[in-house]
Amino acid sequence: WERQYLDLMRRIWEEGDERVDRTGIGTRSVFGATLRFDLGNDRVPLITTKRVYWKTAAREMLWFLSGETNIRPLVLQGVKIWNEWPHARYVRETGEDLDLDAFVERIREDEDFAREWGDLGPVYGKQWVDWPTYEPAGEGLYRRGPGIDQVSGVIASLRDNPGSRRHIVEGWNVAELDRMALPPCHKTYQFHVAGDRLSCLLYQRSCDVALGLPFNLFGAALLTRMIAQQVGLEPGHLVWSGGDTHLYLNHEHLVTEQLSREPDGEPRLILQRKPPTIFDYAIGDFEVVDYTPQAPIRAPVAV
Ligand code: THF
Repeated sequence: WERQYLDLMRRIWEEGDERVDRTGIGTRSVFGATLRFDLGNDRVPLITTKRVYWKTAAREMLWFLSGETNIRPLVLQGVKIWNEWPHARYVRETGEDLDLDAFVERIREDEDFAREWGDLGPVYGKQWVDWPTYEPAGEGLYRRGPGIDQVSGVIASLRDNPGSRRHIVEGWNVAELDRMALPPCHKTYQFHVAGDRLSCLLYQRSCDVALGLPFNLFGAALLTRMIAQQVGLEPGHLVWSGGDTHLYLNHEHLVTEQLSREPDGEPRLILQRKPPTIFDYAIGDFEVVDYTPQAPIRAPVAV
């Protein structure tokens, strides 16, 4: 399957529309792309043509499920992938030129600082498990209602009404987009039951194919596996659908190197135990076997 990923990379690099994006770095981009993987027999869409730090992607997924939107729990686990956005906000709003490493060190050491500057706003975790609601309070006023836990909702609907076409976890809360450090990229997860197999379709509005997509694919596969385990279904397919699907122009060395490599091996993902609920998984519950990736390829992330 990895050829699908490499073919997409090649197609974007050779035929993509070159445009200046929000970050100012510039991309080549195609609009609309689909990848499909069979998650059966514990297979997992983990790229072998470069080393992907799947534990980082797994910790990120657990962080989403925890409802957290502050980077501090990630920082304390050594996960760096969300650091750039709070740092950029800090520099923008205070005018101080604290460098990224020093900023992250303060997030680690100073809980009050982290509370003020480490939050990304109501991003994935918040919307997934605590989507805000409002209730009329008379005289045209509204008060906060109880938050909606979409993840538990989907688990309940998969159990009670597997044939439903509404098993959806949505991150795109239109009313709160302007308070998010970054509006959700992997915005919609739809689940589907056919026979005893659970499939997932992820719709991603914007996709950094070189850096983000390997993480997003592994994360979606992991989420599907956890949900399947919780509801007693076998893993089906992961269908990935991208909107603006792009390569950053400063990732040329990565593209050239990665397209010169051949995929090798079929990694598998093992869930070591069945925790009582979807919220009780820990990093030690996941094991990847048969993964012998080629060397990492470093590339800068566009902020
Ligand atoms: N913004 C951009 N420009 N690209 C993205 O992939 C992206 N995300 C998240 C939010 N905004 C984004 C952040 N996710 C890496 C991986 C995922 C990220 C951000 C950065 C990254 O740098 N990966 C490196 C190093 C990994 C590591 O240090 O552990 C890699 O080689 O894979 C997409 O969700």
